[in-house]
Amino acid sequence: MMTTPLQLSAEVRDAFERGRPVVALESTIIAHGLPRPRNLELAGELEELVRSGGAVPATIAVLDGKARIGLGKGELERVALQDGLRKLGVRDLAPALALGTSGATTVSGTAFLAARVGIRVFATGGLGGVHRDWVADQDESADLGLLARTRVTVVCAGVKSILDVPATLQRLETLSVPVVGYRTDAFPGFYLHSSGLPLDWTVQSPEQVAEVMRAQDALGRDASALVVANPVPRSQQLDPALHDRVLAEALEAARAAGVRGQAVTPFLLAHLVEHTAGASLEANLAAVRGNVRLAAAIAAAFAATRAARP
Ligand code: PSU
Ligand code: MN
Repeated sequence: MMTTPLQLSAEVRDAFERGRPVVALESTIIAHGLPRPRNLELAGELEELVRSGGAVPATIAVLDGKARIGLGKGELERVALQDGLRKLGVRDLAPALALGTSGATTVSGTAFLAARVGIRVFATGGLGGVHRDWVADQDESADLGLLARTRVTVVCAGVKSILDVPATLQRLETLSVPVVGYRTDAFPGFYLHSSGLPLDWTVQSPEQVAEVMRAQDALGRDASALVVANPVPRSQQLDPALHDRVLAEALEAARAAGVRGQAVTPFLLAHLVEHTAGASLEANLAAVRGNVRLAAAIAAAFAATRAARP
């Protein structure tokens, strides 16, 4: 029989015992979303950002068939550097545990495991979403469905513009997942401060986000997530004209090369990094850092309201 498949790091266990705020961090962006060795540097840096924000980091991954909530240094190195690490969405978790597999978890896999152990706040870069050729291949990330049934607060910088951004926002509406802009009334464009698409709700502070989370709990409806859309600062965004030009070229190159399915996203992202001379990578890193800082502040504010209202 399988014993408890979830393993908490000592730091995370200690945080739970003391009632300290914890922030979950996704591992797929480390393993598959960023080039080496910047990915390993960033993994450590993100954990430090959470700690300096007054919370405890829990980077989540599956190693040798064990779901790990909080990673040590050597484990972070494996996630960043090990060849052949799988990409695990929520549906992959059971096979991975049963077969002793190692893999990085996507937003859907990470959010599921975080919620399962009672971590409420989760920081990532961009959500998965509806792909541009959805009509042909029905490729919509499992992230969206998982967020419709999981009580977790996800801080992100929107979705990458390689996806169909209006369709992704529409799906979030259909799935009844609330999306609030952090100090913005436009959905962020990941590399860009704004995607140009409007949002219905804006919040101004981590305390306000914590109030929305409290209201979700008080309503007690079916357990949807809360998406906090936090734009990269304009000063650190990719130049919008460069973004639009290189994205169009990347989409054309993918079409010409006949790239399909799971290979499309890595192809487009690599094209963007190369043809913006690394500027897209810098904007990507800035967005993720900003999300992690905000997530720590939200987790701290949420823990404070719990302390104030037993
Ligand atoms: N967006 C990014 N970088 C990423 C991802 C999304 O800018 O690395 C990853 C996240 O882990 C997200 C996943 O959850 O891709 C979605 O993959 P799929 O479309 O296969 O569900
Ligand atoms: Mn997909």
